[in-house]
Amino acid sequence: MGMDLVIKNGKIVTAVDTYEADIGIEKGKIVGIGRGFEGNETIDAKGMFVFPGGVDVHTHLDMPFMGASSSDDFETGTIAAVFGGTTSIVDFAIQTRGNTLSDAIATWKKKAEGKAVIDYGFHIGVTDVNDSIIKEMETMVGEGVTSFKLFLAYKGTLMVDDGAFFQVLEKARNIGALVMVHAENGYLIDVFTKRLLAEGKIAPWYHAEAHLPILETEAAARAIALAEAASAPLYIVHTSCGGALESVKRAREKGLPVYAETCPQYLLLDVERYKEPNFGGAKYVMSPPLRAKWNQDILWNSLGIGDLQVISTDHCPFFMKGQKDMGKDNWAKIPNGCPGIETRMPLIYSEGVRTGKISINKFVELCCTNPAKLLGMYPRKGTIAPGSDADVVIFDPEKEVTLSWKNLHQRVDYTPYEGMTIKGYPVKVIVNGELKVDNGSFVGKKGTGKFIRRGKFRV
Ligand code: DUC
Ligand code: ZN
Ligand code: ZN
Repeated sequence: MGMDLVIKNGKIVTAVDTYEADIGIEKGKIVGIGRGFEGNETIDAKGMFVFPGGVDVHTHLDMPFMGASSSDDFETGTIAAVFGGTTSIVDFAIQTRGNTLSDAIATWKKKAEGKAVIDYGFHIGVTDVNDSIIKEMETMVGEGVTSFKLFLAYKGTLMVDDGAFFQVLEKARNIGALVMVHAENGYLIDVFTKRLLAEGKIAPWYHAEAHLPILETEAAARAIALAEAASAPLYIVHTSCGGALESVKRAREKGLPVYAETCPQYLLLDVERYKEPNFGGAKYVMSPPLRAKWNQDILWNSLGIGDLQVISTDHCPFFMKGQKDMGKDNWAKIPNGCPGIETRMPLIYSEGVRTGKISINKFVELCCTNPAKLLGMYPRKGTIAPGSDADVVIFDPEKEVTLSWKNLHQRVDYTPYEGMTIKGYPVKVIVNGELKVDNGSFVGKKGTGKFIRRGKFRV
């Protein structure tokens, strides 16, 4: 009796090793790594890299936000993900004010069930903190929702104050949960926004002027101080600037359990994009905004030396036509976010590994292994090992692709990387032992993704 599937002759890459071997898969799991396996089906991966499936721990699918709803749902968003080599996500279930955390999870499970084609977990975006919500965090951890995100920005909607933030941190410490933070000072963004608009400054460029780097730097430093006061671990999402990173570095030097992620857009695009004519700058209106180019070197360097541990996407797409254009006469009404769930792995391979900025093992660590560890999914996800889920990417290092929204699968009418030619792309993607993407075609069944009951974070 052969195994269900054998991947032969590929070069397996993990966070620590690169070596040639075959992978045996049975019942959706990796059961062996070696030579001489017989398979009912065989894939020849000669000349290819074999990566663990990508893990994107920062997505916003089907999320109501700023008067719109992010344009990818769990079907289109996860199909786009798998084309780009991402085989698990952790999406943000947002608590609405006056409702419970389990309401948020129930709502998001309904969005995902029967639609997702890859496995998914949820964080909760906590927006309304009181004693019973703090207590409920414990229940959520028991149900496999082990991380909670707080927003220090978006005054009047998502933002919480420092007292609420601190209470969540203390509780998280007691129950082994991880607190994530959107670090920008929402009070000052509000002041700057009103001032700029009163001066008639309505173009997308002013989004960046209202969301100055110092506001992220301050909020990151404050979040770290509050986490230290609560003796709690902290994970800073979408770090975009050198100032915020300085606090992360200092905290880590002190031995504090502070972790941080960045996203491809902050590594590859800069603030000049807001000057694109004909409202083109709206494509990049996200929070935090794109920064001056010099920040990119600091971000890449921090990835290399371990001060940044994760690359996620903050995938939050809105159509230019019909959604972003709500802010045609007022940048503050442009729904914040950009697409990226499909392009993360190939972009980072091409622009990070091929350029020599990071090693191929570091690439796997940042895009697969560390996110799985920090968000409690390791070693089921994020590596290639006996016993792990058979989420595997067969990646052709020679394949050149010119990115265009027309050829991507994200449900949105642009990509921030339009016209960019990159080298290296997934050619086959296997999810839980089943081939889902084969040479540019989706060959899987829809709705096969399952909820991931996550464990406690580890490093
Ligand atoms: N930033 C975005 O750009 N979009 C969604 C939420 C966020 O924090
Ligand atoms: Zn955020
Ligand atoms: Zn986000």
